[in-house]
Formats: sequence, structure tokens, C-alpha cells
Amino acid sequence: MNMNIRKIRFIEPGARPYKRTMLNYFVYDRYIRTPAVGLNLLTTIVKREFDDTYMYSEAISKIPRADVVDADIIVIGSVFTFNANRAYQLARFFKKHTHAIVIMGGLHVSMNYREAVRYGDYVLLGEGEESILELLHTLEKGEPIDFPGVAYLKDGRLIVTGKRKPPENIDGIADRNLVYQYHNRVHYNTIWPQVHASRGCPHNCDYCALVRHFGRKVRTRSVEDVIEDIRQSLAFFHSGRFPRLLRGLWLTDDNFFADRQWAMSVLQAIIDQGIRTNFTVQARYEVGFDDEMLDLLKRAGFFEVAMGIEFIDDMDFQTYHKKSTVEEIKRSIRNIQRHGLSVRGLFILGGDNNRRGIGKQLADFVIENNIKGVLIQSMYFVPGTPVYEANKDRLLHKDWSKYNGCVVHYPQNMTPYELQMEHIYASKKIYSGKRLIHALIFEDWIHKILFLGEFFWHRSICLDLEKELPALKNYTL
Ligand code: B12
Ligand code: SF4
Repeated sequence: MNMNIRKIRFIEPGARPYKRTMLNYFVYDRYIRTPAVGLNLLTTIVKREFDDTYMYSEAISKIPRADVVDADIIVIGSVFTFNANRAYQLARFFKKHTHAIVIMGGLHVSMNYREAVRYGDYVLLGEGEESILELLHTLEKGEPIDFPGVAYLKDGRLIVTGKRKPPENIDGIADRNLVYQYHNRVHYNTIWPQVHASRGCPHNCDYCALVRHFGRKVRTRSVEDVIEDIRQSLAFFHSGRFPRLLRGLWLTDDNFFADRQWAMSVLQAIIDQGIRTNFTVQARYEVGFDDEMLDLLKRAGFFEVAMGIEFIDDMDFQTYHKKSTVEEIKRSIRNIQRHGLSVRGLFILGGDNNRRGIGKQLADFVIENNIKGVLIQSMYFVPGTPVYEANKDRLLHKDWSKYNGCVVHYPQNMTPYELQMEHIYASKKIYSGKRLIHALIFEDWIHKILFLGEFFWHRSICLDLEKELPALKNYTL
């Protein structure tokens, strides 16, 4: 049957749905995060053909239900593991209380479509730039689905139309004005301008879901498109009611330097076009041996490299097939620092070779190597990854909302409770009151502000981790 599609609403589920609180100004992830770039981009693409299209993100606002209940299509997207439960709750609610077709997409539901089809009408697999319009046109015409990348239930039977190739051309700039309340929040220092400039990574670490979702072939946006996105993002964030404390932008690519020539062209264009802001970027340790790249980064206004260090033990690198050694990482950090850039460390705690005391070892590693900020994530196995297949009997549970840094598996040499305590110890030692005072006196302006913000952010993470301790006590070896 043909469908008349008048109104489409995109919704990004929040792991912790937005609540109005003063904390939103100060504490990172206390109910506030940057709306998902991916879903914002899909909203922009769909808006070109369907005028009444708009996006809500529970990262920055409540969903005004009155505006959603009469939509013809509700797209629940950028579903990662940590917000999957909320996505399912919303899907169930809208299926029950509206006449809309509910479409779901994003990394978690792509890999767990068997689970997700129980909640929405269609699950679109992989990247959505092309498939979302294809599905909408098919629904409009009332035709059967004959293109790859769709999972749905028909008479209770699961239909999957096969895997879909990722789009080659990934140019496209999200129109941030299509997200409800986004512009009203841009002065919050807890949300950051973000640009995602490339997709895919040539490596193949066992625990990485990204490489399964975006593939191993590196695809880059054109330099012009990236530069224009950076410009628009900065303009958007700096046109708020109040000034931001920091001018900064986060290039969120998982491995920005995977295509070296392209990365250099982007950096050169930032310099040539006179774009001035404090950039940060994610990278593997190898960039630390590339003096030419580090010089360019410095000249382009980068203040830090956020390095996916993950482990501080060579055995863990081998266990999870991450091509690195601790010595190489230390050398890389020193060289990056020699070029006047700081290093942020992204770590995984709870690898199979970790023992009690790993929290202290991690904190010592961070402090000794003068790593300025950290994200610590407990090891987790998500469907679609080799570690999941090998370890699924070691999951504590499948309450996806807890897959947000908290311990969710049985570690090899400790109890889950002990591992969580190691995490808390590391966080508190790295962000101690003494180190805060030191940072406020001796660090430069950016790192003073960042340390202050991260001090409170890590305190809030520790509060959450502590809340889980009684439940974790029930899981013994
Ligand atoms: C920026 C970022 C953040 C930001 C903002 C998140 C955001 N909303 O954008 C912040 C800092 C808040 C954040 C926090 C966290 N993050 Co984060 N983050 C990222 C990062 C680096 C980039 C996101 C991005 O812009 N991707 C690019 C866009 C283009 O991709 P996309 O949103 O997935 O959208 C595309 C497709 O998936 C698909 N799609 C999406 N929706 C839909 C819908 C339909 C209908 C269709 C057809 C297609 C479709 O099409 C889109 C366009 O191609 C990703 C890594 C990554 N490469 O994605 C990690 C990532 C999402 N984060 C991750 C994690 C673990 C976290 C934290 C739990 C970390 C922690 N311990 O605190 C927290 C959770 C926060 C919370 N409690 O809610 C993991 C999630 C793993 C998983 N299995 O779910 C990732 C994948 C990193 C990783 N290395 O594994 N994160
Ligand atoms: S290097 Fe990073 S993005 Fe690439 S596969 Fe390993 S963890 Fe994933």
C-alpha cells in the first residue's frame, strides 16, 4: 500500500535522558553530551526531500512527545550499546502510542538486528546516507523491499536482505539547526564542536566494534567539505547567548592519520585558511614518530593528541591483537610532547592479563608519562567482535545501559567487584585534589580548564561506579 509521508522525526536516545540541572553547564556527561553527528547528518539528507523533518537528541533535551506522536515515520538512530535499552524503550512506546513506522539504525542495532527487530518495524544495517532515502521511497511507493541492508519481521519471521556496501562518497555537512534546542545549549562547555572527517580503519583489534561497522577500508571526506564543516561548526558554537570558556574542536575520527597524505592536506588547509581554534584529534601511537605530521599539527592549532593506548602491558596487546608495545607508546608520547602537544590517554581496564593493583599501575603510568587527561573504559565484549564470540559466556549480563565504562564481564584474575575498585582507584588517583591544585597553578590556560572540568567529570563517573559496587559483589569467581 502506498504511504503518504508528511512528517518525519529523528530521535537520538540518551543513555541518561536529558534532565534540566545546573550540572549540565559544568560536568561532562551529567545528562548532557553533543548530539550525534551521524543522525544529524541523516536528518539533513532526509530534510532535502521531506520538508517536515526534524531531530530530537536526548543528549540535550527532552523529547516533546506532542510533536512526535503524529509523525508518519520515527527514526531512532545513532544507537550504540550504551543507549540501546533506551532506544528499545522509545521504540516500544512509539509503536504502542502512534501510527508511525519506526525505523532503527546505528552500530549496536546493526550488529544486533535479531534483538532490535523485536522493537521497531525496520532495522537498517550499516551507514545510513543512502539506505534511509531508499527505504522511505520504497514505503512511499508501497513496493516490496528489494535492496540490501534491511532487517525486519514478516509474519513473525526474520527477513534480512543482506549486507550493504558502505557509501564511497561520505561528504556531507550536518545542519545543526535541525536539532531541537542545540543552538540554545552551545554555550555549555560540556558539549564540544565535533567533526567526523573519515571512516574506517585498516587495523583489526579484536575488541573493536567500529572496524566491523565502518570497515577496514579508509574513506575520507574531501578536504573542502571537512574545512567547511569545521567553519560551520565553530560558527554555530560561537554564536550562542554566552561565550564559551574555550575555543576548541574535536576531530572524532577513530584514526585520523590512517590516510597520511589526506590528513596532511586537511592540516595544511586549516593553516592556509587561517582557521584558529584549539583542535584535538584521536590517533594511534604511530603518529608520534611522524615529525612532519606533528609539526603540521602544532602549526594548525592542535593542542593535544588523544591516543588509543588501551593497555599498559605487552601481553594484553598480544592477546587482543593490537599492534603496539608499551615501550613504543612511551617513545611516541615523549616525541609528541617534544613538539609542544599534550597527550590524552584512552585506556581499557580489565584485559585478561590484568591483576589486582592494575589501577595503581595505570595511574602511575599516566602520571609518570605526563598524560594530561584520560578516559578509562572497562573491557567489554560486544556482539559482532571476535572477543565477543570467544568470551560471550563471560558477560555478567546484557543490561546494555551498564556498558558505559562499568565492569560488565568476569575478568580473568580478579572478581568484577575488584576490577571496578581498580577503576575507581585509578580515576581518583589521576584526578586527585592535589593534582587539581597543581594543574590550576602550573598548567597552561587550556589544561587548567580541562583538568578542572575533568576533575568533576571523573568524580561523577566514580559516583556511578560506586553505585554499582553492591550489585557487582554478587558476581564471584
Ligand atoms: C564522538 C563520540 C562520543 C561523544 C559524543 C557521542 C555522540 N553522540 O556523537 C561523547 C564524548 C559524548 C561519547 C561518549 C561515550 N562514548 Co563515544 N564515541 C564517539 C565517536 C568517537 C564518534 C561518533 C561519531 O560521530 N561517529 C561518526 C558518525 C558518522 O557515525 P554514527 O553516529 O554511528 O552514524 C552513522 C551510522 O552508524 C549510521 N546510523 C546511525 N543511526 C542510523 C539510523 C538509521 C535509520 C540508519 C539507516 C543509519 C544510522 O549512519 C550514520 C551515518 O553514516 C565514536 C566512534 C565512532 N567512530 O563512531 C565513539 C563511540 C560511539 N563511543 C563509545 C563509547 C563506549 C562511549 C562511552 C560509553 C565512553 C565512556 N566510557 O564513557 C561514552 C558514553 C556516553 C553516554 N553515557 O552516553 C563506543 C561505543 C561502542 C559501542 N559498542 O556502542 C564508540 C563506538 C567508540 C569505540 N571505540 O568503540 N562518545
Ligand atoms: S586501531 Fe582503533 S579503530 Fe582501528 S581497529 Fe584498533 S581499536 Fe579499532
